[in-house]
Amino acid sequence: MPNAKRTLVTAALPYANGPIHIGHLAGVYVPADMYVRFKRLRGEEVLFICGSDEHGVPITISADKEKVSPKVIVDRYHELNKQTFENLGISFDYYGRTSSDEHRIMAQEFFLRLLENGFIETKEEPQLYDAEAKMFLPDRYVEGTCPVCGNLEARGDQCDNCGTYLNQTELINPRSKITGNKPVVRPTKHWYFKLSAFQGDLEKFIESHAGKWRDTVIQQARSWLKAGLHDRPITRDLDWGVPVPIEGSEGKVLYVWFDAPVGYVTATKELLPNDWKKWWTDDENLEWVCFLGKDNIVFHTIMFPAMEMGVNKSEVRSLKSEVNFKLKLPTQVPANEFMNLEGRKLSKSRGWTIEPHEILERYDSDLIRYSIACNLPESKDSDFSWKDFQAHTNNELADIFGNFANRVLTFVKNNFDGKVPNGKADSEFLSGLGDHAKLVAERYEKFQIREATNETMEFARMANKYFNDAAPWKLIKSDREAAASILLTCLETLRAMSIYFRPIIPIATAKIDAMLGVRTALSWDEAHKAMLQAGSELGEISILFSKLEDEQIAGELQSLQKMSEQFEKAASPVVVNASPAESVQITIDDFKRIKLKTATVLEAERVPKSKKLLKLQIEIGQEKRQIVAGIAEKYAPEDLVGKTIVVVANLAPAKLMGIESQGMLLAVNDDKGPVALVTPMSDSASGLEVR
Ligand code: B3M
Ligand code: ZN
Repeated sequence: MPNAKRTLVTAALPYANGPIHIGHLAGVYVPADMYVRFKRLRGEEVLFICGSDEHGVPITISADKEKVSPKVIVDRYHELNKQTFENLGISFDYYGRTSSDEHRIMAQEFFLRLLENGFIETKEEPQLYDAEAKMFLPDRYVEGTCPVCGNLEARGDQCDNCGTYLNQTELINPRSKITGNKPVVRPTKHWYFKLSAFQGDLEKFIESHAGKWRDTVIQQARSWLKAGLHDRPITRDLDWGVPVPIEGSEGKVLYVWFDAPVGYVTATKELLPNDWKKWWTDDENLEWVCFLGKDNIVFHTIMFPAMEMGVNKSEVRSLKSEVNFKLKLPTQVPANEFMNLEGRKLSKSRGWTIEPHEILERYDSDLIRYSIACNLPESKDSDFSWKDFQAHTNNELADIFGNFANRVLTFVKNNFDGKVPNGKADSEFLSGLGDHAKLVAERYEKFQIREATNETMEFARMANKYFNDAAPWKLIKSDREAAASILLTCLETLRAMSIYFRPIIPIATAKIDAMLGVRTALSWDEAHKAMLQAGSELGEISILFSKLEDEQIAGELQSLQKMSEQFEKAASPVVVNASPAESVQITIDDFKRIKLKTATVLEAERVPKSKKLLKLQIEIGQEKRQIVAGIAEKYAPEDLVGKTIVVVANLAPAKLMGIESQGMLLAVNDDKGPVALVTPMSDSASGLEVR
């Protein structure tokens, strides 16, 4: 039996070193999910894979900053990000993690196959070494000036500004992220991947996709090839990562970009232990679509394909090997540019960012998805602004889509007893919807997801026009039968729209189905065909989208501004401590700037939807204040009322889960969080200074 067409869709694995931000959503996850949902609606076989990238220096740097082990960091953010994706309706079939045992084995397998095939060799080469921290400085542990574009903050492995994939010794004026010192150059042994051996094969591979892949992707790949490929070290002096699976490699792990893309394979195997090879075997019926941001292009068009080619060169395959088949190379790489925020570059370290897990507390996921989908940075950088978010919600979702749904459903409720009217649906209008759906489908197939979104709103415009032109509120007085047919057509249109909008706003469209009493979902291509049963009862009508008030939007802008001011103030040269003992010294004057005071807890309550946060009303002397503290896992609200605690009284206010906190309490913390509150040993009044 011939194999049916199937599509493997992967979305770049986010580092589990922090919460994802809206730039990630726009670059990768929203378009990937829309594409997958669209394909599924067409009845195609799709597998949607993602997971946490849990290795590499981004993780160990975060761990160093917090003085905890990398495991603490990845456990925390793997869970958080997985949950955020779920709350956003990103419909992964599997969300893996690269710290799993299965993944260690798979990544080592790739290494061993490449070694066996002669594509890995050892070399002793000079690397940057921090003599004070007593360690080599892999990747992001070193920063300096980019030799290509002059960016002062290029990292040891890559320049974010121009995208150049760097070798750390090429950096001009390198400095250690650990001590701030200028590193020295020292030789160390590493394993190198012979990337240069694939120059010719990669040129053919890239050229075979010219005209089919986005220009930006082809151009980037070509420019690396033109510069000539060099062999690359694929091991690092670190103790966090996949150990190099051969003797004499103690203290070395695989470079994160060696193991991360293998994570797609591992995740597939973890989900489908018996069936995973059908998603990775080179086969013309299989497509592999990789969604990613532009800074990941080289790894998916050059590095990983070269690794796959190297594995595929196996003549005699060891029977033990799991990868005993020819691997599929990427067939599409719809890489996106970046999304800015309010006209400025998104920056976590400058506090200029929006984290979806935070705004999901206040806004439905559909609103976030839609607004981002309208603004996808497909051909150039785009911008997210709160005003735009409000406009997309109010003027499009609420006024066009929601309004049509509400008018039609209310009309049927009031005039046809809440039942599907008995009439003849307007087949001409419905087939017009079908024609438009073909156009939208083409956009999806060409990865013009932003255009697909705009064209999808057109269905709602067509529908409103139909309703307005037919004016059933007039017609019903003279010709009830004709009015019934109009309303039937409108209900069928709404039902079809529920399919067409499903890739963008899955929650609202599921609500429509419930209101229409529709149980069997039709496919994209059949959606325009009439199917409602006359006389069948409609469900309860509810508002699909509520409008966003100006004040709320102004509040969002203000808190963004405030957050960035706080970050700017707090920003001191980034120095990460290598070990807790070597902390930075401060003067007595530095310490005096922090006002610590005793305070009495007047009231305490849990913050809804948060496991960790309590909201406290406290009194510092005569002054009442509200603070939010992450101690709910340790203390019940009733334990705290009446207690004397110690707070930082001159901390700039901040918002936690949308609630203002005017200070911070002191607690003793271990790896997992607070273990005890700091309190005076004997009774003391509130408002006293702690020194
Ligand atoms: N974690 C880079 C990033 O988050 C990286 C992607 C891996 S995809 C295999 O930008
Ligand atoms: Zn650069």
